[in-house]
Amino acid sequence: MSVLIKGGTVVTAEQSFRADVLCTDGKITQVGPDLDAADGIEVVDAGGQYVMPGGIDPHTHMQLPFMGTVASEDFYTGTAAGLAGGTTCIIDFVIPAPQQSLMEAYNQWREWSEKAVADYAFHVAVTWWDESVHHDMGRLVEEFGVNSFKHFMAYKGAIMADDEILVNSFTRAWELGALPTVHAENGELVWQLQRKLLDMGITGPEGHPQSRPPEVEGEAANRAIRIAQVLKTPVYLVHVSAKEALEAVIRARNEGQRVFGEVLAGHLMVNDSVYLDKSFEKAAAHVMSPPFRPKDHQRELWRGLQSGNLQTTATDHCCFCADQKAAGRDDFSKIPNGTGGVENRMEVLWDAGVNTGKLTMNEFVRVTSTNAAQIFNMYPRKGSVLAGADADLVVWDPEGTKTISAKTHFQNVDYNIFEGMTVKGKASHTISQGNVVYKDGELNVERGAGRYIHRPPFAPYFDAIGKVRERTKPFSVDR
Ligand code: DUC
Ligand code: ZN
Ligand code: ZN
Repeated sequence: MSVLIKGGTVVTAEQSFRADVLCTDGKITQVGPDLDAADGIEVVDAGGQYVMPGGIDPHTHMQLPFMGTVASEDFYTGTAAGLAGGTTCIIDFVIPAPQQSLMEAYNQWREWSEKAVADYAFHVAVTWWDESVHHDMGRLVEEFGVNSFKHFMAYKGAIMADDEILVNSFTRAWELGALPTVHAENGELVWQLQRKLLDMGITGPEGHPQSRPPEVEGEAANRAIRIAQVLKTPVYLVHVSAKEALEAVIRARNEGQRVFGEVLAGHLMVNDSVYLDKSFEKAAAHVMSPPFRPKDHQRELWRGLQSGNLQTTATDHCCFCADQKAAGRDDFSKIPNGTGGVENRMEVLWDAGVNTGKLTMNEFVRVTSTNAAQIFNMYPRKGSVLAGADADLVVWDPEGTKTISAKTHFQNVDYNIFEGMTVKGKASHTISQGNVVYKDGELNVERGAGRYIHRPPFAPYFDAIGKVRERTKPFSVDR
């Protein structure tokens, strides 16, 4: 089975050049000028368009059981919606309940994800600690292709990781060559501020950002980074939303610490005025954590992305419909936290980033695909346009326009945080495993076609004090 993408300009993280791309049996087999279309081969006309690595969203929560309900978008609908926007791979999260074995949770998520239509991988959250967690982290890295562990510093009384868990888990991750990641918000402060606001009679969605001010994120970001510094481990901060957290990332990077930062398309595009909407439904639809921030934070986040201090873009795609959000009608702390965006991340970032000159096309590829592939060790299988890599590609029409709306999106949720935004530049074709799965507004996907991607642990790296750390096992790329 072959597809030839003809007449386009290939855009990678490094360069842009005119070339055709031949995909055979799920892999890119040739990249070069004037490739011949053999008889019967499917040809995609990419004239006037860009051919880029498919997007990687390193932060999604499909069908997550959370806050008494389950996210409305599952692995089938969610990966399909991603393909419609040019995203060909997601990294989702296995989140064990406290005291639940990591292996049991991992197996549960693997079962749920069998219906995915595009490739995916998993970070695994460490939500509690004992010897079995230590042991299971080893199995997950060595036998099951997990190389990153997540820590929620918020959600007290549920999945919050306190300092003891952070220290134990970061230490173990370092031993294994895996990357610790953190949701940085001080859970104790959030908890106490929620109680205080509710006591004051502030029960509506406007209480949500008030209970999670930027300093709450800044404190946790600094704490996680300093803990990582002491333990000499790299660390990755998911959804950096506040300038206080970004400052912590920049300071540490300037001191030579290996710290990575992710920013959400939503946090770049949407500000906190959404919580003042008179309609409970509209305000609640935007309740996610960390919350949307005042505009001055957005400006700093763009600068963080432009300067390379933030390396990846994601969505934290975690959808709840209006009937689910209604659980918090009388108490904002009970509104299920989460918003969507996996379908729109690439187009809103192109429009607001490339069309405005904030990002070059090559930087766009870096922050939407290649950096995530490299940081989470899927490169060059993912995130590249190279012979031998997976044929996960997007053909991007820079002249194509679209007005984003929940009425027309593929996402299985009744709201879109980018509602009404008109973007210029969008996917015309998406190729997943060498198949044209999205073309001119139509999806053609196969339930279960998505594969679980093994991510090996990291190669020898320089630790925080500049000493080369030798790994005991040879490093291999799973291609
Ligand atoms: N934040 C959300 O908004 N939803 C899911 C989990 C999270 O950290
Ligand atoms: Zn989070
Ligand atoms: Zn998340």
